[in-house]
Amino acid sequence: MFSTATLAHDFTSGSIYIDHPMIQEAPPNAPVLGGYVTIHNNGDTADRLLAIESPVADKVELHQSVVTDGIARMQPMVSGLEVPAGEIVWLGDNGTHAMFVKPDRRYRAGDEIPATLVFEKAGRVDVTFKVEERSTVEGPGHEGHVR
Ligand SMILES: [Cu+2]
Repeated sequence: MFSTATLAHDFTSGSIYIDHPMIQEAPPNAPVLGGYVTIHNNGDTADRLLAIESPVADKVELHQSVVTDGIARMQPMVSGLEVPAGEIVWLGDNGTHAMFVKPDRRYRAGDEIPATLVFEKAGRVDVTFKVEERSTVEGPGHEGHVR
């Protein structure tokens, strides 16, 4: 019986619990894909998501969209994403997202994209981002990316 295992879509490393990494489906030839993930820190010390790596993208950047003077711009999250002790953080809040740059092909809803989350304390955690239709994503959009 594999059914329950395939339904679950979460990952654990030490006190870090990673829930439902997902990527928005993008139009054909889109130069970037936006990725989102929920991170629980069940420990009693803060951790920090420093980077994301993926073999199917040129690189993955952690970005935050900031609106200044009515214009949305993205800036790199130079110190990563803090995950305080005992808290749940969504990479997706406040315009934050992972940007997968130059994916090796078009990914459609239902596809899976392998990646590694790199934490300051929990270390490297291999995960799978599930590609989902754009309409399923709540919260801030990813507009301003597609050149
Ligand atoms: Cu971005």
